[in-house]
Amino acid sequence: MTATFKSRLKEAQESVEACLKRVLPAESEGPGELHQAIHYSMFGRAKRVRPALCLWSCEAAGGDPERALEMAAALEMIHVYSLIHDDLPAMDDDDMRRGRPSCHKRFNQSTAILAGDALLTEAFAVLAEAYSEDGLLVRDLVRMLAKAAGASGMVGGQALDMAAMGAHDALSAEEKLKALERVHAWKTGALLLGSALCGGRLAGASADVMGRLETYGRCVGLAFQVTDDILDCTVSSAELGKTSGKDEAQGKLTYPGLLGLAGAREKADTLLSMALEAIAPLGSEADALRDLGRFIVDRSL
Ligand code: GRG
Repeated sequence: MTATFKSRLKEAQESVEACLKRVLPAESEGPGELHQAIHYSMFGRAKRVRPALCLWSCEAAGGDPERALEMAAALEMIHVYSLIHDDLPAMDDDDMRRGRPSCHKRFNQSTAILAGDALLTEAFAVLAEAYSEDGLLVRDLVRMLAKAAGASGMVGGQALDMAAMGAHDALSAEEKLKALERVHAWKTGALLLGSALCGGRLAGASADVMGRLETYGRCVGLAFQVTDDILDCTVSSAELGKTSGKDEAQGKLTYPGLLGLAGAREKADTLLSMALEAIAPLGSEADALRDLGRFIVDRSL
C-alpha cells in the first residue's frame, strides 16, 4: 500500500465515520442496549472498503465524493448488519469480529439480532433523508441498495452458502468452481458491486461509465472474496481479527481449496487486471479506485 493511498483511505474512513456518527442515534440512547450494540459493532477496527468504493466510484465518474457520503454510510450500515447476523450461532457462529467479541457475545443474541435489523432498516431512512431533494435519485439508490443487499444479492448468497454446506461432494471440479463463484458473487460481490454503482449514479454517470463501473465492481467484488479465502487459510485469527481457518473446518468450497494457493492468487490477479482494464479510459479521477482494487487483492486483513 503506497503512502498516498494509505492517507487517502484514512481520510475516507474518517469522513465516513464522522457521517455515521451524525446519522446514527447516540450510543447512550435507549431502548435498552440497542444503540450501544450498534456503536460497538460499527466503530470497531474496520477497513470501510464499501464506503471507499462508493466515494471513489463517484469521483471516478466525475462527481463530488462529498455528495456520496451518506450513501457510503448507508452501505456500511448494511455491511455491519450482515456481519452481526453472520456471526450468530444460527449462521456462521463466530465469537470474534474486528478483533473483539462479536456483537452477540458482548451483548446477547436478541440485542444482536435487533441491532442488525435496525441498521438494515435505518440505512434506507438515511438515503431518503439525505437525498430528499431529488426523488428520482432516492428511487434509484433505494432500488440499487435493495437489489445488492436482498434476496438476489447478499441475503440470497448467504442462503445459497448455507444450502450448499456439504452438498457439493458429487460435483465435478468445474461445477464446484461455478457453484463457488455464484455464492461469492451474491454473498460478497453484490454489495461491493452495488457500492460502485451507487457512487456512479450519484455522479450522474453516463451509461458507458456505469457499464465500466459495473465490470470493475463485479471483478473487484469477486477478487475481494478470493482474497478473503486466501487470508482465511494463511493468516492467524489474531491478525485477521476474526476466526481464521473456518472454511476448511466447515468443509466449505474455497478458491485455495479448488485451485491451490498459487492458483487462487492468480485468479485474484486476473480479476484485478480485468477491473483495471474496465476503468482504464476514466483518467486520473479514477486513480483512487485503481489503488483500491490493488489494495483489495494485496491486503493482509
Ligand atoms: C438476515 C439473519 C440474516 C442474516 C444475513 C446477509 C448475511 C446474514 C450475511 C452476509 C454474508 C457475509 C457476512 C459475507 C461476508 C463478507 C465478508 C468477507 C465480510 C468481511 O468484510 P471486510 O473484510 O470486513 O470488509 P471489515 O471488518 O473490514 O468491514
